[in-house]
Amino acid sequence: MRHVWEHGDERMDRTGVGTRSVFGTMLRFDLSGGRVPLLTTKRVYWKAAAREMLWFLTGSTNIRPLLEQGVTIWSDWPLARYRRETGDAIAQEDFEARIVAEEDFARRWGDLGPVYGKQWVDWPTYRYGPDGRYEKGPGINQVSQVIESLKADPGGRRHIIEGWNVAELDRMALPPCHKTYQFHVIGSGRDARLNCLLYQRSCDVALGLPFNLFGAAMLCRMVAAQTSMRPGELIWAGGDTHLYLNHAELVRTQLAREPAGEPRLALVRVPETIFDYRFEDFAVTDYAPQGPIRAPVAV
Ligand code: DHF
Ligand code: TMP
Repeated sequence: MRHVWEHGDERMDRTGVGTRSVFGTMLRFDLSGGRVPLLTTKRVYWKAAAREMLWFLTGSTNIRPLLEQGVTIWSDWPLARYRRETGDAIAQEDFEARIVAEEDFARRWGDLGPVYGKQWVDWPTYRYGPDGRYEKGPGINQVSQVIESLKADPGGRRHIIEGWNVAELDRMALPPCHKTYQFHVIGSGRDARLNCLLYQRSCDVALGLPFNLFGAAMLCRMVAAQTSMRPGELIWAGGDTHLYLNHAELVRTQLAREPAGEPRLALVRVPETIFDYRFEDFAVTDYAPQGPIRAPVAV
């Protein structure tokens, strides 16, 4: 954060807020012994990040299941579209209440398009059918495939979950930020450790990054559990790594604080498949963060 704030290139961005940005960044975290990259210099709502990660795995792209669990981090984008297309200046709380209460309204206004969940577990395919017509084929579950490929070929260099479906970007509320996850095994047998590299093309260091790091660690832990490996390292690589100019107060506050403690993430159950995890299966301990810091999200 200090590096981006002090050395970032100041520029205007899509949202009109403006950022300081560094292109090409890397962070590495040891995930052994339950270690988890969870910031202690502000309270991170890891429960929301965990529910978001589990929501991706269900394949859902509608904010309704998130709102039913009290997670509002994705509301801004459907809300902006609703206001733009209907001219109705509805309050966010009222919009969210309608999404939860009315199934038809949720179907019409709560969907983000074919974002992460869709691409991860149901990447679309096309083929020539028996009658020679070009048609939709069965979707590809990349998450299942990666787990199978890690078991069959641990030394492989092709263990990838990709969100960047070029043909469908224009239908997404936001093109994926945390777009590529690559897995890598070192050691073998009982010593095998699973590394995970996340490439994030665009990173809001103040708001998105804390969630993205926790989510990636969680995904790595789930894949490791499903392939009977120990967690290794999480490597995070950023493309445009930025701080929004209206986050100056958050930056000042957070940089004045000292990191303290070593939070742990426990997976209390290993279910049959990676799609059977429940929120209750995750426990964070030794997390005593400093106070939360509120900051506006650029839409
Ligand atoms: N747009 C921008 N500009 N930045 C983002 O980080 C971002 N993230 C998205 C979608 N679009 C985005 C999805 N993830 C928050 C955290 C993650 C997230 C979206 C929003 C957020 O507002 N966090 C606040 C409040 C958390 C809460 O209310 O639970 C935080 O203080 O962490
Ligand atoms: P962009 O599509 O113009 O890059 O804008 C997306 C913004 O959202 C950018 O500030 C990065 C941020 N972001 C994250 O940092 N993490 C996320 O998980 C998501 C969805 C967005």
